[in-house]
Amino acid sequence: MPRLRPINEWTVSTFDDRPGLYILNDVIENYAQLKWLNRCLLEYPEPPNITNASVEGFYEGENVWRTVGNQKLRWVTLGNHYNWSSKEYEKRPRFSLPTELVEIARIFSKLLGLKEMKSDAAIVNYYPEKATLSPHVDRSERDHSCPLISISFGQSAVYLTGGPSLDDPVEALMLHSGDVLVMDGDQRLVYHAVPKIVKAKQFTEEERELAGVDKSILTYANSNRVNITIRQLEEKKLAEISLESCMCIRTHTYRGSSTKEKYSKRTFLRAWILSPVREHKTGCVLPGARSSSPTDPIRLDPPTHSGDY
Ligand SMILES: O=C(O)CCC(=O)C(=O)O
Repeated sequence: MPRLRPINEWTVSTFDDRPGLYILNDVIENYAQLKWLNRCLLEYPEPPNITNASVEGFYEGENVWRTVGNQKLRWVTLGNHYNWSSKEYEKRPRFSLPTELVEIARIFSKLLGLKEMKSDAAIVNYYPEKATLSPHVDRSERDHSCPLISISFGQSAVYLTGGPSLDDPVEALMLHSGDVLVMDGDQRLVYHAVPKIVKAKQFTEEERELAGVDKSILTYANSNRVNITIRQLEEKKLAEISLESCMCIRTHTYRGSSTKEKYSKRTFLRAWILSPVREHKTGCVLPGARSSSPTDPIRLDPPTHSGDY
């Protein structure tokens, strides 16, 4: 059974004033979203993958999510580990990125006619109801010509997108479960943030059964959000890199923001309260080669996907 919705049901939102920003709306079947959440909770956080629990030293064992709980599991890095203190990726991957992530990023980048991705890193962010993500730019990837592919599961989020400076105008969008946000071109290097999780979706017992996942995954999905952001660090052949020579650098210190930066970030996070969240469900139906701006057609090739996603 396919896990991506049929291509003729997809819509893509583009933004005239933000060329390079795309949202593929709700393109993953509901039951498949539960399967992704199952991976995010029960597979990806498992050692030797690195989580905030292992870096902060409060849990290094197995069965991570069930042991540390929803509130304490905040992120997992996959493929090349991202060091949040130095703000750099490890030069060499500990393990290759799970193939389903490589494949799904390749499909989405190809479909939008962007540089076809060969991803090598991903960060999974876990958002309990009150969690937020502060404004930042993903600039540590060395090759900025590749898009960032960001997939949302579970509950919705207000997503803020700004410009290259914290002082640029900020716009608020809604991201829902099954949405895929793609940042490319100038939009690849803008400040963005998540100020609020919004309860918006109720997955059903029927969908859980179809997904074949435990009840705890359904309960999690109905009150938490998870986002996976898939990245390509640089143009390289991962097979050429020896995994044995790769050592993980663990650290417990986090580089703080300067006072001025903290002030700007607070202002950024509040900006959306003053302006309405922009509706973006007016995208084109694929593969109709029409975008929300009729003068700016997007050409899409039908996807060729058969993998496990
Ligand atoms: O949760 C999101 O939608 C955004 C995640 C993000 O910005 C990141 O991982 O860099």
